[in-house]
Amino acid sequence: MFDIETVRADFPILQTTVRGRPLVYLDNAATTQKPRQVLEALDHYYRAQNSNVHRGLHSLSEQATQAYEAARDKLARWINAPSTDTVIFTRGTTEAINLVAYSWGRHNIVEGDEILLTLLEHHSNIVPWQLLAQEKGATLRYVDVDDSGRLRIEQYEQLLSEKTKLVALNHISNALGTINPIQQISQKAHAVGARVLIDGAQGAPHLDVDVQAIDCDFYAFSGHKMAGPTGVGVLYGRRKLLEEMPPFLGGGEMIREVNTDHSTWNDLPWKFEAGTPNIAQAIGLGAAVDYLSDIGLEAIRSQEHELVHAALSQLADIAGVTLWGPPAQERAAVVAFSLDGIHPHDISQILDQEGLAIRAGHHCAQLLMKRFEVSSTARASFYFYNTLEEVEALVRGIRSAQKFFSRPVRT
Ligand code: C6P
Repeated sequence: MFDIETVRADFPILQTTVRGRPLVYLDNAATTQKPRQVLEALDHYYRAQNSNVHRGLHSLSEQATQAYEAARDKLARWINAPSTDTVIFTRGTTEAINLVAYSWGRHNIVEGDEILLTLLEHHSNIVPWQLLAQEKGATLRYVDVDDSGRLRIEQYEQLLSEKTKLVALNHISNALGTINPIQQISQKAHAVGARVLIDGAQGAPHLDVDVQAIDCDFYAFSGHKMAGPTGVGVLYGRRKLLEEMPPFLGGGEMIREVNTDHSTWNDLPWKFEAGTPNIAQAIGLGAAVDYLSDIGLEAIRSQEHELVHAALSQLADIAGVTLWGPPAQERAAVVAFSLDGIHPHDISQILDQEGLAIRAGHHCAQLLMKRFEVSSTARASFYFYNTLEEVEALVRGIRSAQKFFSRPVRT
């Protein structure tokens, strides 16, 4: 295990106060905080290396290119990609999924095909497929969840058929924390000839991801949810598919030769990286991977598990609390809940008075909210730098929200 105080000292924002109280940051599924090692990598790039990549033959450009490509190598190792050129830098998960929908989808999906999604999906993994299905005359089908938010695998198996061309689902639900059996799902999808896209926005920051063992065709994730900067993410793709796919965006860098009436494309991965990329952010994400690797995924998972376990058991003891999602051992670092008679937005505002940051709303998962017949929930989400004292602060905050709303209203 790591020393929690040493780790917390690496995150400048964790030393700050909000409304005069020490910040208790429990909104890590939305975005995580950044350690000084990442901030320093960004600063160093802009102060000492700032230059465009792959273009200049001068020393600075060579240095920037080398740092940018070194970051790609680190990301490839993070997910055990079979080769570095199957790792494409995007702006984040959303752009990565859209890349697949536009490039692979428009060339592989035809009328009558089916795309299989789940009710656990974030809107980023629904809307691009709706746009594609509307354009092509394809059908979207959804796998339901049980009352604990676990995918109904028997229903998944029933929905799979030779019409299924793509199965797209998240590794971990951002709204409930459910960890999905993606290896099993991938294997069953391939048995009917379907491709598999995993939305790894909540997977890559918390679990040991091995895209070869999962045997998925695409895996998408965002840097800012794993201690890296905003504006950068990754799409991993199976090489054969990426080679067959046409470019997503056109412009500089992604071409080999431009003629008046047509162009030819650069090699992978640059075929999918049109224009000047987010160089500093990619380098910063590389620094985040170094940082997380030093801590170790096993230690990260074990700390998060302890926090989730403590939060679930302490919240379960409070009358009027509804907990959403599966048991602690089947979920990642997310705890979603509701309080009788108090709107999640009010919970969030009351907690904010105490310096606690949680998220309230539909979490960009409206299909799941409809499934559970709620318009929104409150959500605390953890990362390895959170502490048991912060879980206790959350519990105290919830009790004071209940007290506040149970007071008689004076007119
Ligand atoms: N979820 C949350 O608070 P971007 O915005 O592209 O980095 O990630 C989109 C995304 C896609 N899939 C999942 C499972 C996600 O959790 C997210 C982002 C944030 O839950 C913001 S809505």
